[in-house]
Amino acid sequence: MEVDELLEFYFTRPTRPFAGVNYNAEEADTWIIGVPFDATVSFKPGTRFAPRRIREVAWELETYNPRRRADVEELPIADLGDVPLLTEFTTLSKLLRKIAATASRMKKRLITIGGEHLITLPIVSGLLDPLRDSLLVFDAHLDLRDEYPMSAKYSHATVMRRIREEVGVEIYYYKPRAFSKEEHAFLKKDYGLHIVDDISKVDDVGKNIYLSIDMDAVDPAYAPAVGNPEPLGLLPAEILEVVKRLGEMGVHVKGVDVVEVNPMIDVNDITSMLAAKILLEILFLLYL
Ligand SMILES: [Mn+2]
Repeated sequence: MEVDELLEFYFTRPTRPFAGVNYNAEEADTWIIGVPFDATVSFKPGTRFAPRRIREVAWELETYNPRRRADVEELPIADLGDVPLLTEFTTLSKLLRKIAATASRMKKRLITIGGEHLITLPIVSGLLDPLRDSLLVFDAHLDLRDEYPMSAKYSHATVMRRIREEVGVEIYYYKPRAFSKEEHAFLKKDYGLHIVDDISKVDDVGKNIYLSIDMDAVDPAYAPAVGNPEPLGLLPAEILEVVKRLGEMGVHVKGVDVVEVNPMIDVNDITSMLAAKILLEILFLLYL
């Protein structure tokens, strides 16, 4: 599938692209997409509004980076816009896999603004090679349940279990802190699952990675508007320190997603603003 077809049929172009990024899809080496999907959310829905809100607040952030002596609009990044609002995961899944496979074939890095965490499954399925690539996850939770809620195989709480089963890529969790008994037992018996409990151990994750950031990894004091807030979380800067270290080790980042922000329950846009800032800083780190 060519990129014109992608843009014409599947994307709603944003009125204002993320943080003013300015390249077109062909010339850019990094694509940003928004996925307004929250159909499996078990508690408070609203993450479907995050791509729109995160773009809006990103316009209020400064976008010049003195270390790189460049503004974000000078980096070869294109914002393709949002995929359509779908409430049916099977259809969304096919579409996201197709977009990710196109990005992979065209050697584009894929940055996704979610949406709930389930969207990571079709994206990594289309983007990653399970024999070469690995997945680094920032999340308070493991998302390894077999079903949640009852009888639901595909939800934000089962996404990493399905990724292990259907994609097979190895998963590294950075400092998770909320476990169910079932998930912990599964973690112990699946050798493709790893816990990174110290920044120095980030060196083990491999040379080609995908970064999935569930904003509930961050302490609720900094990111209150998430579906399942869990106290005693990360400081926001810790995520950037990890990304910086990956860069220093020459790790290639094939894609990034930031998921689970719910603007409907946010406080003065704190969570949306932090998600926008983290994305912006990651973009600069990828080009340093
Ligand atoms: Mn999650």
